[in-house]
Amino acid sequence: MKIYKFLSLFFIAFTLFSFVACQSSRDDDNPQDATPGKLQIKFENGFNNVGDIVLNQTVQTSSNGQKHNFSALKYIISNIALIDENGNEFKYNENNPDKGAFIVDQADAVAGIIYLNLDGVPKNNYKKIKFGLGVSQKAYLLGQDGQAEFWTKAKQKGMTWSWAAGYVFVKLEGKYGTDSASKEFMNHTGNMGNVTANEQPDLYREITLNLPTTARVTGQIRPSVHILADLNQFLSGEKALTLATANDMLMGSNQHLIDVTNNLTKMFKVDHVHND
Ligand SMILES: [Cu+2]
Repeated sequence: MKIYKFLSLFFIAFTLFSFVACQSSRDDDNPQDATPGKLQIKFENGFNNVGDIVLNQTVQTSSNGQKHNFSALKYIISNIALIDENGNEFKYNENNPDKGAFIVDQADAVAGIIYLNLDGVPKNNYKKIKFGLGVSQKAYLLGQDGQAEFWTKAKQKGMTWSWAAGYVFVKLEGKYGTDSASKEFMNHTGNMGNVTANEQPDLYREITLNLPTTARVTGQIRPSVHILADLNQFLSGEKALTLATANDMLMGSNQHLIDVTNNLTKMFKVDHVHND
């Protein structure tokens, strides 16, 4: 009888102990689950058959036979979203340029790569990435006070006109020519302000890319999404473009700059994802 009692007490104690042990190991995991992770995006600007672009140096020949190089190559990326395996979207500071807009400037490239770092990304397995090229009307119409920080940053980078005309979405400058790249060009795309009020086309574009490998964000793993931008799309894209005196010094959103925008919208591709 005594032994039976002892054994049953022992059994109860053991059960309680293992229950507590199980609970406590779960408790250890919980804070990690709740801790948001980070994600890095790498932009690598190049000509896909030549390699990385070096400003003032790398010369490419377009499909229409024009030699060209870049002395400035910059664009605004905003409204980044990550899409998980169930199609749910995590929107990173949507329509909040101060926190969610970035300038990719080839002059900032380190070994050909420009880095964007996102934090506060929920732990999840992401299959797609989405982002805007330029600044959405919704964000712009927050007004200058609603994006003072990013506006100042963009201004320092030469990515603004007056507030009324707004942001430069893509800034391409360089030289071009038939025999050699010797004549200057400047193509700056943007919305010229409020597109409805000014009856202008909206050049903001959203791009969705598949990730060849799932990006597994956890408290410990900060995946890196490596994007290649193929600048062949500028003149040799869906619509082959030829630079000439009529379009080699343009700013705003006329038809040539709409064509440039539509071509550039197709230049991005996720080459690979690092999960480490
Ligand atoms: Cu990489």
